[in-house]
Amino acid sequence: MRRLMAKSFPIILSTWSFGQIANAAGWPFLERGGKSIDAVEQACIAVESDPEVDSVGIGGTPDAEGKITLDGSIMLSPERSAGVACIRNYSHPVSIARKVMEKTSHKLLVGEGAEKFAAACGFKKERLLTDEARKWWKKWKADPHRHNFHRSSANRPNREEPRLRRQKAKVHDTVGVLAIDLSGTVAGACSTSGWAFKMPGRVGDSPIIGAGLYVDPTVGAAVATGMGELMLGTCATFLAVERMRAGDSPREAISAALERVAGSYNLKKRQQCALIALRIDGQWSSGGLVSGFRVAVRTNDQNELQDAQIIYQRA
Ligand code: SD4
Repeated sequence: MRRLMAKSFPIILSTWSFGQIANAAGWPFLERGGKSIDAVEQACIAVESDPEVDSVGIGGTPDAEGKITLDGSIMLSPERSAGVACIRNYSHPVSIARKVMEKTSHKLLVGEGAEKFAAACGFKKERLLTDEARKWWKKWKADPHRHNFHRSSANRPNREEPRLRRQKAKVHDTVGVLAIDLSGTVAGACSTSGWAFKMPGRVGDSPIIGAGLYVDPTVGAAVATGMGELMLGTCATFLAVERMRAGDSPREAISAALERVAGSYNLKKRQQCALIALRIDGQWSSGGLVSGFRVAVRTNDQNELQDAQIIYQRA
């Protein structure tokens, strides 16, 4: 039997250090009694709009052909959820996904169809590829094997740090946001340009309900970042929420999901799957297969960036 602790919300949690940008945009909604769905959407918009965040929205990293394609999703419940995948020229996949959720009976729109839907909803076309992202792509293209590194803003501790940090084999990062508002309603959203220099047409976990994001209003929510193929093959966020439904704490639920991923794949050294799990009473945890994952947390008492609580110990 699950014993819930005292309620602690509103709360907003976002992946990586750019999660602080997300929380700064989402928190005002929660603070003034607004809805968690608006908070998570605005949180993602803030990161998508920031050209210095090099793995989400404008300024994201291109695919192997030098084109940026974005994935994202938003969720309140199994019924109220949607994703969009592989969209070009529109910087806000989460907002487009929200329109899919609110205006259609569908769960997933992709590519050209999603772009047409965005245009019909009044979203404006934008240029997503920045000069810097193009330079990186050109460098990679000239010698894909040598330049298997990626610039990453995901763990930049603060905005003053040099704009680009090259990290070997560091290829992708998602903004994932979970929130509970004053009324106790939980919502989640996530957005990414996906794996750097990915195969054109490749879709990751972020737009897929149950892989990159899952929310059950009676249990809680989970969101993922890392190599999407790991989460897609294990339905990692669905698994974490189901574990909480069965009575696991958020920490136990994340451990179980990481265990499942590690047990299901022949993992390479730096392959990351990182998760945040949030229970409807506001208790939460975070963890990853690889160290370095961080979570921005904002409540009435806290506004900080924390290291992941669990790092999976590989055998
Ligand atoms: C993907 N999960 O497309 C995303 C990218 C990411 O940390 O989160 N990277 O696979």
